[in-house]
Amino acid sequence: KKDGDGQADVVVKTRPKTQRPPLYKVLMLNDDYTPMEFVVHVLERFFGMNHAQAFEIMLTVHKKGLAVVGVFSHEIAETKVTQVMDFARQHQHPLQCTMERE
Ligand code: TYC
Repeated sequence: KKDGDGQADVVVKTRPKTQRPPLYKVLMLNDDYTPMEFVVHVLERFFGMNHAQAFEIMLTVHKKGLAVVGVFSHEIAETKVTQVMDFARQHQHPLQCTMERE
């Protein structure tokens, strides 16, 4: 069918955008003083890892300087960071945990 303007018709498909909440990476940072076993315990306790997973991630942080230990909504990520920082301070370890937008 002609539309009468002599131009080719262009059909543009619209795709409904599904809104997803932004996600945040929780990062564990290496330091020289926090005992390895303490970090393993933190990863088990606050990130639901089994011992083997926790040990592996702890070693990655130790060797590379940092690692992502989980990805969460803003609220959950903030809670994890606070829990880890409070727990580390209670035990007088300098362990640092932060979050960043994915
Ligand atoms: N580097 C620490 C040590 O040798 C161990 C450690 C691992 C500390 C991971 C922090 O996030 C960390 N005792």
